[in-house]
Amino acid sequence: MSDRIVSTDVIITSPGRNYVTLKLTTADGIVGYGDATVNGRELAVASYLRDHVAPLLIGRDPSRIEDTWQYLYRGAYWRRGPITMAAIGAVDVALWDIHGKTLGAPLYKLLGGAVRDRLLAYTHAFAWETPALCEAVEARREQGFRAVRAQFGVPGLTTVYGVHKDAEQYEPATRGVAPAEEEWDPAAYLRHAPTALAAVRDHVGPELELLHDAHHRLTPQQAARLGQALEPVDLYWLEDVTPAENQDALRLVREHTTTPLAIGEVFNSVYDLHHLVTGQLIDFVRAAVVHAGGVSHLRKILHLAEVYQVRGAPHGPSDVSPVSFGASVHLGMAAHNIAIQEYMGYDERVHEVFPHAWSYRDGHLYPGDAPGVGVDLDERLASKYPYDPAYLPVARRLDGTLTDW
Ligand code: GCO
Ligand code: MG
Repeated sequence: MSDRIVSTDVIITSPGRNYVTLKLTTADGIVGYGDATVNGRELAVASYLRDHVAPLLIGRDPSRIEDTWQYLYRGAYWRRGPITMAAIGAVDVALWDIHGKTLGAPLYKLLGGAVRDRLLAYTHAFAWETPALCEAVEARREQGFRAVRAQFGVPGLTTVYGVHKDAEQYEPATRGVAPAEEEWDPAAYLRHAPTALAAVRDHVGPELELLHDAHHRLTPQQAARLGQALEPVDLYWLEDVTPAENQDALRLVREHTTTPLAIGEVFNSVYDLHHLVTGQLIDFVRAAVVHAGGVSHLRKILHLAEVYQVRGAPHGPSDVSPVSFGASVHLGMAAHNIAIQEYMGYDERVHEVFPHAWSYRDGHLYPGDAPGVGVDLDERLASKYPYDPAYLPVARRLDGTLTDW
Protein backbone atom coordinates (compact mmCIF):
# COMPACT_ATOMS: atom_id res chain seq x y z
CA MET A 1 0.00 0.00 0.00
CA SER A 2 1.25 3.45 -0.79
CA ASP A 3 2.36 5.80 1.94
CA ARG A 4 0.03 8.53 3.30
CA ILE A 5 0.48 11.98 4.80
CA VAL A 6 -0.49 11.74 8.47
CA SER A 7 0.50 15.10 9.90
CA THR A 8 1.25 18.67 8.90
CA ASP A 9 2.89 21.47 10.81
CA VAL A 10 3.67 25.10 9.99
CA ILE A 11 6.74 26.38 11.79
CA ILE A 12 7.60 30.06 11.96
CA THR A 13 11.08 30.93 13.12
CA SER A 14 13.11 34.11 13.09
CA PRO A 15 16.85 33.42 13.32
CA GLY A 16 17.70 36.98 12.27
CA ARG A 17 14.69 37.17 9.92
CA ASN A 18 11.33 35.42 9.60
CA TYR A 19 10.85 32.11 7.80
CA VAL A 20 7.72 29.99 7.36
CA THR A 21 8.31 26.25 6.92
CA LEU A 22 5.77 23.55 6.13
CA LYS A 23 6.54 20.11 7.56
CA LEU A 24 4.72 17.06 6.24
CA THR A 25 5.08 13.64 7.88
CA THR A 26 4.02 10.35 6.31
CA ALA A 27 2.74 7.14 7.93
CA ASP A 28 6.16 5.62 7.20
CA GLY A 29 7.76 8.40 9.24
CA ILE A 30 9.25 10.29 6.29
CA VAL A 31 9.41 14.05 6.78
CA GLY A 32 9.34 16.60 3.97
CA TYR A 33 9.96 20.34 4.29
CA GLY A 34 8.76 23.21 2.13
CA ASP A 35 9.42 26.95 2.40
CA ALA A 36 6.42 29.32 2.42
CA THR A 37 8.15 32.58 3.30
CA VAL A 38 6.65 35.75 1.81
CA ASN A 39 8.69 38.66 3.10
CA GLY A 40 6.53 40.84 5.37
CA ARG A 41 3.41 38.67 4.87
CA GLU A 42 4.56 35.57 6.77
CA LEU A 43 1.45 35.11 8.91
CA ALA A 44 -0.89 35.33 5.93
CA VAL A 45 0.73 32.40 4.18
CA ALA A 46 1.01 30.46 7.46
CA SER A 47 -2.76 30.84 7.95
CA TYR A 48 -3.45 29.87 4.32
CA LEU A 49 -1.49 26.68 4.93
CA ARG A 50 -2.79 25.88 8.40
CA ASP A 51 -6.42 26.80 7.87
CA HIS A 52 -7.08 25.99 4.24
CA VAL A 53 -4.46 23.58 2.90
CA ALA A 54 -3.28 21.32 5.74
CA PRO A 55 -6.69 19.65 6.25
CA LEU A 56 -6.75 18.69 2.55
CA LEU A 57 -3.40 16.95 2.76
CA ILE A 58 -4.13 14.43 5.50
CA GLY A 59 -4.54 10.95 4.03
CA ARG A 60 -3.10 11.90 0.61
CA ASP A 61 -0.55 9.80 -1.25
CA PRO A 62 2.64 11.94 -1.09
CA SER A 63 3.93 10.54 -4.39
CA ARG A 64 1.05 12.24 -6.27
CA ILE A 65 2.99 15.48 -6.53
CA GLU A 66 1.50 16.78 -9.78
CA ASP A 67 -2.05 15.78 -8.84
CA THR A 68 -1.73 17.57 -5.49
CA TRP A 69 -0.42 20.67 -7.28
CA GLN A 70 -3.37 20.63 -9.69
CA TYR A 71 -5.80 20.02 -6.82
CA LEU A 72 -4.55 23.00 -4.83
CA TYR A 73 -4.28 25.28 -7.88
CA ARG A 74 -7.28 24.35 -10.02
CA GLY A 75 -9.44 23.28 -7.11
CA ALA A 76 -9.34 26.72 -5.50
CA TYR A 77 -11.64 29.25 -7.14
CA TRP A 78 -9.24 32.06 -6.12
CA ARG A 79 -6.11 31.30 -8.05
CA ARG A 80 -2.60 32.69 -8.21
CA GLY A 81 -1.25 35.57 -6.14
CA PRO A 82 1.80 35.49 -3.86
CA ILE A 83 0.14 33.92 -0.80
CA THR A 84 -1.64 31.10 -2.65
CA MET A 85 1.34 30.29 -4.84
CA ALA A 86 3.82 30.31 -1.94
CA ALA A 87 1.54 27.91 -0.04
CA ILE A 88 1.27 25.61 -3.07
CA GLY A 89 5.03 25.96 -3.57
CA ALA A 90 5.67 24.82 0.01
CA VAL A 91 3.51 21.73 -0.41
CA ASP A 92 5.18 20.95 -3.73
CA VAL A 93 8.72 21.17 -2.34
CA ALA A 94 7.79 19.14 0.74
CA LEU A 95 6.35 16.41 -1.53
CA TRP A 96 9.44 16.38 -3.75
CA ASP A 97 11.50 16.12 -0.55
CA ILE A 98 9.47 13.11 0.62
CA HIS A 99 9.69 11.55 -2.85
CA GLY A 100 13.49 11.85 -2.85
CA LYS A 101 13.76 10.44 0.66
CA THR A 102 11.45 7.54 -0.24
CA LEU A 103 13.60 6.65 -3.25
CA GLY A 104 16.90 7.50 -1.57
CA ALA A 105 17.74 9.98 -4.34
CA PRO A 106 18.70 13.67 -4.34
CA LEU A 107 16.08 15.88 -5.98
CA TYR A 108 18.17 16.83 -9.02
CA LYS A 109 18.37 13.16 -10.03
CA LEU A 110 14.57 12.98 -10.02
CA LEU A 111 14.40 16.07 -12.23
CA GLY A 112 16.34 14.42 -15.06
CA GLY A 113 19.81 14.39 -13.53
CA ALA A 114 22.66 16.88 -13.68
CA VAL A 115 23.12 18.92 -16.86
CA ARG A 116 26.15 20.70 -15.41
CA ASP A 117 28.90 20.08 -12.90
CA ARG A 118 28.27 23.19 -10.83
CA LEU A 119 25.83 26.06 -10.76
CA LEU A 120 27.11 29.61 -11.26
CA ALA A 121 26.18 31.94 -8.39
CA TYR A 122 26.06 35.70 -8.07
CA THR A 123 26.09 37.68 -4.88
CA HIS A 124 25.61 41.26 -3.74
CA ALA A 125 28.05 44.09 -3.13
CA PHE A 126 27.07 47.60 -2.10
CA ALA A 127 28.55 50.80 -0.75
CA TRP A 128 27.40 54.36 -0.57
CA GLU A 129 30.46 55.89 -2.27
CA THR A 130 31.93 54.70 -5.57
CA PRO A 131 35.52 53.93 -4.35
CA ALA A 132 34.12 51.82 -1.51
CA LEU A 133 31.79 50.07 -3.97
CA CYS A 134 34.77 49.18 -6.20
CA GLU A 135 36.47 47.65 -3.15
CA ALA A 136 33.32 45.81 -2.09
CA VAL A 137 32.94 44.24 -5.55
CA GLU A 138 36.64 43.31 -5.57
CA ALA A 139 36.25 41.71 -2.12
CA ARG A 140 33.46 39.51 -3.50
CA ARG A 141 35.72 38.45 -6.36
CA GLU A 142 38.36 37.53 -3.78
CA GLN A 143 35.74 35.30 -2.12
CA GLY A 144 35.54 33.44 -5.44
CA PHE A 145 32.45 35.04 -6.99
CA ARG A 146 32.52 35.46 -10.77
CA ALA A 147 29.33 37.50 -10.85
CA VAL A 148 28.43 40.38 -8.50
CA ARG A 149 25.43 42.68 -8.24
CA ALA A 150 26.55 46.25 -7.50
CA GLN A 151 24.29 48.77 -5.68
CA PHE A 152 25.29 52.27 -4.61
CA GLY A 153 24.22 55.41 -2.78
CA VAL A 154 22.83 58.38 -4.70
CA PRO A 155 24.13 61.92 -4.11
CA GLY A 156 21.35 64.06 -2.67
CA LEU A 157 19.48 61.14 -1.05
CA THR A 158 19.94 59.99 2.52
CA THR A 159 18.75 56.38 1.99
CA VAL A 160 18.70 53.94 -0.92
CA TYR A 161 17.12 50.46 -0.76
CA GLY A 162 19.70 47.73 -0.43
CA VAL A 163 22.59 50.07 0.44
CA HIS A 164 23.30 50.16 4.14
CA LYS A 165 25.74 52.83 5.20
CA ASP A 166 27.41 50.90 7.98
CA ALA A 167 26.78 47.19 7.49
CA GLU A 168 28.45 44.57 5.36
CA GLN A 169 25.28 42.60 4.73
CA TYR A 170 21.92 44.16 4.15
CA GLU A 171 18.65 42.66 5.25
CA PRO A 172 15.73 43.64 3.00
CA ALA A 173 13.22 43.82 5.91
CA THR A 174 13.52 45.90 9.05
CA ARG A 175 12.03 44.94 12.44
CA GLY A 176 8.92 46.74 13.58
CA VAL A 177 5.19 46.78 13.02
CA ALA A 178 5.32 49.19 10.06
CA PRO A 179 7.69 49.63 7.11
CA ALA A 180 10.59 52.04 7.35
CA GLU A 181 10.42 54.96 4.91
CA GLU A 182 13.21 55.66 2.44
CA GLU A 183 13.80 58.31 -0.21
CA TRP A 184 13.81 57.99 -3.96
CA ASP A 185 14.60 60.41 -6.77
CA PRO A 186 14.81 58.92 -10.26
CA ALA A 187 16.54 61.99 -11.71
CA ALA A 188 19.35 61.89 -9.14
CA TYR A 189 19.69 58.12 -9.61
CA LEU A 190 19.84 58.41 -13.41
CA ARG A 191 22.51 61.11 -13.19
CA HIS A 192 24.67 58.95 -10.95
CA ALA A 193 24.15 55.29 -11.97
CA PRO A 194 26.14 55.25 -15.27
CA THR A 195 29.17 56.91 -13.62
CA ALA A 196 29.13 54.62 -10.58
CA LEU A 197 28.83 51.43 -12.63
CA ALA A 198 31.40 52.58 -15.21
CA ALA A 199 33.86 53.15 -12.35
CA VAL A 200 33.24 49.63 -11.06
CA ARG A 201 33.79 48.18 -14.53
CA ASP A 202 37.06 50.13 -14.90
CA HIS A 203 38.18 48.90 -11.51
CA VAL A 204 37.44 45.18 -11.97
CA GLY A 205 38.29 44.81 -15.67
CA PRO A 206 36.23 43.08 -18.36
CA GLU A 207 35.84 39.55 -17.03
CA LEU A 208 33.85 39.80 -13.83
CA GLU A 209 30.10 39.63 -14.53
CA LEU A 210 28.40 42.75 -13.16
CA LEU A 211 24.69 43.03 -12.44
CA HIS A 212 22.51 45.88 -11.21
CA ASP A 213 18.98 46.00 -9.76
CA ALA A 214 16.71 49.05 -10.24
CA HIS A 215 13.94 47.59 -8.01
CA HIS A 216 11.01 48.54 -10.30
CA ARG A 217 11.43 52.26 -9.84
CA LEU A 218 11.73 53.74 -13.35
CA THR A 219 9.33 54.73 -16.10
CA PRO A 220 9.81 52.91 -19.43
CA GLN A 221 11.51 55.98 -20.92
CA GLN A 222 13.87 56.36 -17.95
CA ALA A 223 14.66 52.66 -18.08
CA ALA A 224 15.43 52.82 -21.80
CA ARG A 225 17.81 55.73 -21.21
CA LEU A 226 19.53 53.88 -18.38
CA GLY A 227 19.91 50.72 -20.46
CA GLN A 228 21.53 52.74 -23.25
CA ALA A 229 23.84 54.61 -20.90
CA LEU A 230 24.99 51.33 -19.35
CA GLU A 231 25.83 49.57 -22.62
CA PRO A 232 29.59 50.32 -22.32
CA VAL A 233 29.57 48.78 -18.81
CA ASP A 234 28.60 45.42 -20.37
CA LEU A 235 26.23 44.32 -17.60
CA TYR A 236 25.27 40.67 -17.27
CA TRP A 237 21.80 42.13 -16.66
CA LEU A 238 19.85 45.15 -15.58
CA GLU A 239 17.11 43.96 -13.23
CA ASP A 240 13.53 45.07 -12.54
CA VAL A 241 13.75 48.38 -14.37
CA THR A 242 10.00 49.06 -14.39
CA PRO A 243 7.05 47.97 -12.22
CA ALA A 244 6.22 44.35 -12.93
CA GLU A 245 2.54 44.92 -13.75
CA ASN A 246 3.13 47.00 -16.87
CA GLN A 247 4.66 44.45 -19.16
CA ASP A 248 4.41 46.56 -22.31
CA ALA A 249 6.91 48.88 -20.66
CA LEU A 250 9.60 46.35 -21.40
CA ARG A 251 8.88 46.54 -25.12
CA LEU A 252 9.90 50.19 -25.13
CA VAL A 253 13.00 49.45 -23.07
CA ARG A 254 13.89 46.53 -25.30
CA GLU A 255 13.59 48.58 -28.49
CA HIS A 256 16.15 51.05 -27.23
CA THR A 257 18.89 49.02 -25.63
CA THR A 258 20.91 45.84 -25.95
CA THR A 259 21.60 45.76 -22.20
CA PRO A 260 20.19 42.36 -21.09
CA LEU A 261 17.00 42.62 -19.02
CA ALA A 262 15.98 40.47 -16.05
CA ILE A 263 12.63 40.54 -14.27
CA GLY A 264 10.31 38.25 -12.35
CA GLU A 265 11.18 37.87 -8.66
CA VAL A 266 7.64 39.00 -7.82
CA PHE A 267 5.97 36.78 -10.43
CA ASN A 268 3.93 33.86 -9.12
CA SER A 269 2.97 31.90 -12.20
CA VAL A 270 3.58 31.36 -15.87
CA TYR A 271 0.60 33.67 -16.55
CA ASP A 272 2.57 36.59 -15.11
CA LEU A 273 5.34 36.26 -17.63
CA HIS A 274 4.30 34.37 -20.75
CA HIS A 275 3.96 37.56 -22.86
CA LEU A 276 7.38 38.70 -21.73
CA VAL A 277 8.83 35.37 -22.74
CA THR A 278 6.98 34.79 -26.02
CA GLY A 279 7.52 38.42 -27.01
CA GLN A 280 11.24 38.01 -26.28
CA LEU A 281 11.15 41.16 -24.17
CA ILE A 282 13.46 39.84 -21.45
CA ASP A 283 16.63 37.78 -21.27
CA PHE A 284 16.35 36.32 -17.77
CA VAL A 285 13.34 35.24 -15.75
CA ARG A 286 13.87 35.58 -12.00
CA ALA A 287 10.89 33.64 -10.59
CA ALA A 288 11.70 31.64 -7.44
CA VAL A 289 10.76 28.13 -6.34
CA VAL A 290 9.08 29.51 -3.20
CA HIS A 291 7.00 32.23 -4.85
CA ALA A 292 6.11 30.57 -8.16
CA GLY A 293 4.37 27.40 -7.05
CA GLY A 294 7.35 25.21 -6.22
CA VAL A 295 9.67 23.09 -8.32
CA SER A 296 6.81 21.71 -10.42
CA HIS A 297 5.59 25.09 -11.65
CA LEU A 298 8.96 26.81 -11.99
CA ARG A 299 9.99 23.90 -14.19
CA LYS A 300 7.07 24.65 -16.51
CA ILE A 301 8.05 28.32 -16.64
CA LEU A 302 11.58 27.28 -17.58
CA HIS A 303 10.34 24.97 -20.32
CA LEU A 304 8.38 27.81 -21.91
CA ALA A 305 11.36 30.14 -21.54
CA GLU A 306 13.68 27.60 -23.15
CA VAL A 307 11.76 27.79 -26.43
CA TYR A 308 12.47 31.54 -26.62
CA GLN A 309 16.09 31.45 -25.41
CA VAL A 310 15.12 33.18 -22.18
CA ARG A 311 17.21 31.87 -19.31
CA GLY A 312 16.32 31.22 -15.69
CA ALA A 313 18.02 33.05 -12.83
CA PRO A 314 16.07 32.28 -9.67
CA HIS A 315 15.68 34.83 -6.92
CA GLY A 316 17.86 33.94 -3.91
CA PRO A 317 17.85 36.68 -1.28
CA SER A 318 17.97 36.02 2.47
CA ASP A 319 14.16 35.97 2.50
CA VAL A 320 14.11 32.74 0.48
CA SER A 321 14.73 30.10 3.17
CA PRO A 322 17.55 27.53 2.88
CA VAL A 323 14.81 24.95 2.12
CA SER A 324 13.57 26.49 -1.12
CA PHE A 325 17.05 27.80 -1.85
CA GLY A 326 18.22 24.17 -1.73
CA ALA A 327 15.36 23.13 -4.03
CA SER A 328 16.42 25.90 -6.39
CA VAL A 329 20.01 24.63 -6.45
CA HIS A 330 18.73 21.14 -7.33
CA LEU A 331 16.62 22.61 -10.11
CA GLY A 332 19.59 24.66 -11.28
CA MET A 333 21.61 21.48 -11.52
CA ALA A 334 18.97 19.79 -13.68
CA ALA A 335 17.40 22.58 -15.79
CA HIS A 336 19.36 23.30 -18.94
CA ASN A 337 18.32 26.93 -19.29
CA ILE A 338 19.09 28.10 -15.79
CA ALA A 339 22.00 30.48 -16.21
CA ILE A 340 22.81 31.58 -12.71
CA GLN A 341 21.45 31.43 -9.14
CA GLU A 342 21.34 34.46 -6.85
CA TYR A 343 23.10 33.69 -3.56
CA MET A 344 22.86 36.51 -1.07
CA GLY A 345 24.06 34.28 1.78
CA TYR A 346 22.61 33.77 5.27
CA ASP A 347 23.26 34.78 8.83
CA GLU A 348 25.11 32.03 10.73
CA ARG A 349 21.98 31.39 12.85
CA VAL A 350 20.05 30.51 9.69
CA HIS A 351 22.63 27.90 8.69
CA GLU A 352 22.30 26.40 12.19
CA VAL A 353 18.49 26.29 12.21
CA PHE A 354 18.39 24.79 8.69
CA PRO A 355 21.33 22.32 8.39
CA HIS A 356 21.77 21.69 4.66
CA ALA A 357 23.53 19.48 2.16
CA TRP A 358 23.84 22.23 -0.48
CA SER A 359 27.05 24.20 -0.43
CA TYR A 360 28.79 27.21 -1.92
CA ARG A 361 32.37 26.94 -3.15
CA ASP A 362 34.44 29.15 -5.35
CA GLY A 363 31.68 31.05 -7.11
CA HIS A 364 29.43 28.02 -7.55
CA LEU A 365 26.67 26.11 -5.79
CA TYR A 366 26.37 22.36 -5.32
CA PRO A 367 23.14 20.57 -4.28
CA GLY A 368 24.87 17.72 -2.42
CA ASP A 369 23.76 14.10 -2.60
CA ALA A 370 21.49 13.82 0.44
CA PRO A 371 18.10 12.32 -0.48
CA GLY A 372 15.33 14.77 -1.37
CA VAL A 373 16.08 18.46 -0.99
CA GLY A 374 18.68 17.75 1.71
CA VAL A 375 17.69 20.54 4.11
CA ASP A 376 16.61 19.88 7.70
CA LEU A 377 14.98 22.02 10.33
CA ASP A 378 16.35 21.97 13.88
CA GLU A 379 13.00 22.52 15.59
CA ARG A 380 14.45 22.95 19.07
CA LEU A 381 16.73 25.73 17.87
CA ALA A 382 13.97 27.20 15.67
CA SER A 383 11.71 27.58 18.72
CA LYS A 384 14.28 29.87 20.32
CA TYR A 385 13.64 32.46 17.61
CA PRO A 386 9.95 33.40 17.68
CA TYR A 387 8.25 35.42 14.93
CA ASP A 388 9.22 39.07 15.02
CA PRO A 389 7.30 41.43 12.68
CA ALA A 390 9.50 42.95 9.98
CA TYR A 391 8.72 44.73 6.73
CA LEU A 392 10.36 45.81 3.52
CA PRO A 393 10.73 49.59 3.47
CA VAL A 394 8.58 51.85 1.33
CA ALA A 395 10.08 54.75 -0.59
CA ARG A 396 8.77 58.25 -1.23
CA ARG A 397 9.91 60.68 -3.86
CA LEU A 398 11.21 64.03 -2.67
CA ASP A 399 7.74 65.61 -2.81
CA GLY A 400 6.37 62.87 -0.57
CA THR A 401 4.55 60.72 -3.14
CA LEU A 402 4.94 57.00 -2.66
CA THR A 403 7.03 55.29 -5.30
CA ASP A 404 6.70 51.83 -6.84
CA TRP A 405 8.22 48.66 -5.67
C1 GCO B 1 17.00 40.76 -5.07
C2 GCO B 1 15.92 41.54 -4.46
C3 GCO B 1 15.70 41.56 -3.00
C4 GCO B 1 14.23 41.83 -2.76
C5 GCO B 1 13.73 41.17 -1.53
C6 GCO B 1 12.25 41.33 -1.35
O1 GCO B 1 17.21 40.91 -6.25
O2 GCO B 1 17.57 39.96 -4.34
O3 GCO B 1 15.46 42.61 -5.21
O4 GCO B 1 16.52 42.46 -2.34
O5 GCO B 1 13.96 43.20 -2.73
O6 GCO B 1 14.07 39.83 -1.59
O7 GCO B 1 11.77 40.52 -0.36
MG1 MG C 1 15.85 42.05 -7.30
